[in-house]
Amino acid sequence: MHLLKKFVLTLLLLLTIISLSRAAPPSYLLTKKDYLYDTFFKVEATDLMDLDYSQVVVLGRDYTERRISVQLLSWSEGDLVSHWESPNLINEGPVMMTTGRPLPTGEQFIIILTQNHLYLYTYQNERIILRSQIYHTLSPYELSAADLNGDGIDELLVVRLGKRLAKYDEKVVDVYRLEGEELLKVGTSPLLGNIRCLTGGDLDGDGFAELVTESGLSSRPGLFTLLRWDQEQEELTLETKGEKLLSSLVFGMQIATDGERVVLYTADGWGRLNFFALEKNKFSAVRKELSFPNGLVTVTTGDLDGDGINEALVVGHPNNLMVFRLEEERDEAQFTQE
Ligand SMILES: [Ca+2]
Ligand SMILES: [Ca+2]
Ligand SMILES: [Ca+2]
Repeated sequence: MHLLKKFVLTLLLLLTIISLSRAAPPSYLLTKKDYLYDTFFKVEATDLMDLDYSQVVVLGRDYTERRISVQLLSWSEGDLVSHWESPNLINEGPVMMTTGRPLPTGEQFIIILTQNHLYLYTYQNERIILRSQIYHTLSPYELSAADLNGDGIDELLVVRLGKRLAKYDEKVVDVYRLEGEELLKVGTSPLLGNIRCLTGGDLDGDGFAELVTESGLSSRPGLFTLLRWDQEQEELTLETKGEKLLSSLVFGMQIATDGERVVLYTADGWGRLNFFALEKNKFSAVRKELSFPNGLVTVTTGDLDGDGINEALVVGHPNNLMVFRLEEERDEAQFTQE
C-alpha cells in the first residue's frame, strides 16, 4: 500500500513536470515579482539616454500611495534600476504613455497623455527634462506613435470616441502632428469598433508604418484591423477588415523585429505571447507561442543589457516583470522540432 502510494505520487509528480515542461515559459534573464507598482499599464523599450541600447519606460499605478507615474529604468548588473520618475499624475487620469520622435529634431521622447495635457520628456545634459506641456481637450482612450508617412517624424495616434451607440462605443484613431506647441489633427480612421489596444510600426519594411488595432467587447476575443496612411487622401484607410487571430483578449501589442523579421507581438490575458508576420495583407503566426504563469498586461522588446541581442520584456498581471532572450527561444524551438 505504502509502495503504491509512493508510486502514484511519483507518477503524479512526473506528469506535472512533463506538463510543465510542455508549456514551458522561456528561460528568464530577470524576473521581478510584486515590482515597482501595484499594477502596470504599459512598458516601452527605447534608447532615450543615447546609450546605444534600450532603457525601459513604464507606466503604472500604486493604489495605497494614490500614485500614477512614469519611470525610466535601465539595465545595471543584471537588474533594472530606476533613473527618473514623473510627477504624480493621479489627478490627471486616465494616463497614457508611449515613446517616439514626434518632432523634426529627431530626439527621442517619452510622450505622456493625460486628460488635459500632453507632456513631452526628453534626455538632455544627463537628465530628463520636460520639453513641452500642451493643453488639449481630446478625451483620449489610448495612445501610440508611429511614422505613417515615412518622413522620419512620428505621428501621434490617439484613440477617441467615434460614435456613441446604445450598447457600446465605436472608436476611431485620430492622427496628430506636433506643430511647435500645437497638436494638429491630420487625419482620422473609419469607425473601428470598441478599440482596446493599438500599435504602429513598419510591418512590411516599405518605410511607412502600418497601424494595427484590436477591438472587442468585455473580455471576449477581439478583431484585428490593419490600417495604412493614404498619402494622397491624407487618411487612415482600412487594409483588412477585422480578423480574429486569437481566442483571448489582448492587452498589449508591439511591432518590432524578433531577430529575423518584423512581427506583431500580442500579449494576451491567458499569459500567451504570439508572433504574427504580415504577408500580402494577411497575418500569419510565425513562431511558437510562449506561455507565462500570469495573464500578460504588456510586451516590449529591445537590447536592454547592451550585448547587441534583443531581449523581450513582458509584464504579467498585475506587477510581475519578466525579461528573456527571443533568440534562445527560437533555437530551442528548432531543436525540439528536429
Ligand atoms: Ca511622419
Ligand atoms: Ca509599411
Ligand atoms: Ca541584449
